[in-house]
Amino acid sequence: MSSSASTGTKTVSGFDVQEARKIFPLLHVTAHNKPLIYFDNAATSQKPEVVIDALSTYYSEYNANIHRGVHFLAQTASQAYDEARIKVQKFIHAQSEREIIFTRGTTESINLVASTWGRKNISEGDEIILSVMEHHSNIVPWQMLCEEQKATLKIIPMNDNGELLLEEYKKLISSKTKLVAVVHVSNSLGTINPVKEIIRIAHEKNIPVLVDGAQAIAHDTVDVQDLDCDFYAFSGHKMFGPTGIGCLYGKLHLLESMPPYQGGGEMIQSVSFEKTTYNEVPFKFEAGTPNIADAIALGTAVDFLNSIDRKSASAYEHELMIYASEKLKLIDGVKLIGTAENKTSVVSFIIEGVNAMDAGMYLDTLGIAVRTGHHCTEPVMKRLHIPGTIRASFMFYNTKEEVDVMIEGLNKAIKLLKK
Ligand code: 7TS
Repeated sequence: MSSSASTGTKTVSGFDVQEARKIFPLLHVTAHNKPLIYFDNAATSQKPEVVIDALSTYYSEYNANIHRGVHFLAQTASQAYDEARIKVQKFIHAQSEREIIFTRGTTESINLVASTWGRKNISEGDEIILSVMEHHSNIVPWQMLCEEQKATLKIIPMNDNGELLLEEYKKLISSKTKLVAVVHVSNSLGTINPVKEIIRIAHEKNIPVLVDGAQAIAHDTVDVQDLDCDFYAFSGHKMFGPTGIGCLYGKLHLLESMPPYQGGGEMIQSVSFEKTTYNEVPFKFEAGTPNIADAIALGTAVDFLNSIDRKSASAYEHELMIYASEKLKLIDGVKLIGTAENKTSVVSFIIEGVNAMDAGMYLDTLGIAVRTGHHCTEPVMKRLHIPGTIRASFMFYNTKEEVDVMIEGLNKAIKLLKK
């Protein structure tokens, strides 16, 4: 898709965006009778045909419950589910497929660690370090745990550009620190955090690190062994897979040491009224009938990602972000929020005298989908003294022409709405 076609539609980074667009059916619909411009990719990505087909094929050709039937369908479904786990393992370079737990997504992955590892290892007086730019899903589970265990949260601050202050982080680490949980890529600012360095610093004191990879996974190669993270959480729907499926990576020895998350079928080895013994990892953490279809389709999304030239896709997304940022800067009254040196394809901004939601609603009438508000990162907004932003988040299937339409729309919105 990226390097073979000679359609003359390649971008500066050598990525063939027109070829990429063909395989995403939803990019060809209209919204309010205008061609859809989808700039809400940080919320969820659109799905390529192969992923949509994988769901339909599962239900129409081999739907069955897994790991319990001897019959043909059950075996076919079990094999596909198990293969999906291996695909994910290879994709994030985990050592063993047993280190991959299927969850509902990033939120459930983090909650799983908080409720199991957290309850076992965090006690009164302990401290957990988070950063100021965490998504609520990497704040609230830890806050709930701290309330229950009488522990405390410590927060890594950031500068005005949206970059974490590593010197301040080092000062927060003490003998009371039991965990660091930090976001790989910020969803509201686009900052790519130096997680490898953050992990290295924590490991000097033997402190485990959980990384929220929700925004990183679709845009860059993730190598959990190279990062040396202890846990890595992500969602399928942000990486071209279905909703309702995601993963928790955990180092095997940590997963093995953790109590189960939920009780039920599949997670047990034997049950009697006197005593239950648990299944081995990862099944210990996957109670009940899992989300078979979506796990299989997530495996297909991984195949899809492996089939594209990710380097040039990522370079092109960066190009789009820079292009949009430069154009936005030329608009009177626009202020970019999140100007880190190391950024992914998110542009967040505010417009002086224009309510973000009003601007978003105006863009919607033009068929342009952006997100407005605090993006589930209220502490970031508080730190920057703003109620929220307008956010355009790009994927490699977006174009500069679409950015131009948004810029034109914003100019009109300002004329209409500016107070
Ligand atoms: N962490 C980050 C960094 C996120 O961006 C999100 C979702 C989550 C966790 C939660 O993921 P979930 O799949 O479990 O819901 N972020 C967004 C967003 O930016 N707009 O909508 C959802």
